[in-house]
Amino acid sequence: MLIIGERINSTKQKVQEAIKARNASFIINQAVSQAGAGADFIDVNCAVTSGDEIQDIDWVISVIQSEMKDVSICIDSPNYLAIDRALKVYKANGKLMINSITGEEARIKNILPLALKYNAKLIALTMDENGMPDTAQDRFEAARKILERVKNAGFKEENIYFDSLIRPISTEPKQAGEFLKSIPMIKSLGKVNTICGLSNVSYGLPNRQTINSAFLAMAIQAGLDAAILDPLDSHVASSIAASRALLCDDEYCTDYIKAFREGKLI
Ligand code: THG
Repeated sequence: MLIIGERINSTKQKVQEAIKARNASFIINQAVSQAGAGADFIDVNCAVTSGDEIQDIDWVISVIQSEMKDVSICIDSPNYLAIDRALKVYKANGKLMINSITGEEARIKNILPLALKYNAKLIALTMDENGMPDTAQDRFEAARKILERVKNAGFKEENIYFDSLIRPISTEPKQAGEFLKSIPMIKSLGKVNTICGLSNVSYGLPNRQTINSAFLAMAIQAGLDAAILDPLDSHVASSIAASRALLCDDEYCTDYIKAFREGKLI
């Protein structure tokens, strides 16, 4: 399981303030602590800062890589100009992921060439001009079309991560089921990967961590390859550790026992 740490996101008040104030130690601390908790990539989202997204993302990435020489970054923006700047400023010795394209032609046209040029992995949301998908079949159809389009441009299928867009079960009770059903369908398309932003599923409910961690275990069983989540959340960390042990991805439960001894499990 690839873990993308979600904490550097400008929808969070404290992150927004830190970016505005150019508070480097806050940002570095968020990046270092997520990597320490097992994040493979650090998601960076500056899309809702009140300033200039391009300058903000330039600053955030510069600050992170000044401290972490091997950091891998997931560039989270719908704006190809901000993505372009982020790719240019990235100099660390890690990997890059772009978050995200959709099936919308304008977005593919602007962002796909950047992913090819910089050899970045690419998250593709399974939606297009027709909007959000309802059923597993809608998600599969959107993924199939996107895959055909990006493969024709020379993009390697093993570098794509399809995000089936989980929606809150509080208002749309069938959505978790449709999401889970879509995972093996999408993976049948080839060597493609699947990913999800975990926390949307529990929006509007109490005890969100309970729902998030149960859903994550189910999604891992369904074949989920990567997740955007808070690696410092002990509920989520416990769910990942238990799922890996149960699915023989942690032989003799060595990592699970180690996490317990370090007090990381709930
Ligand atoms: N798919 C893809 N990218 C994504 C998402 C997705 N990027 C953004 C988002 N969804 C995932 N990232 C976050 C980051 C932070 C929070 C949630 C998702 C978060 N939310 C607080 C909460 O839920 O309580 C509210 C904000 C706050 O703390 O002020 O922390 O699905 N491809």
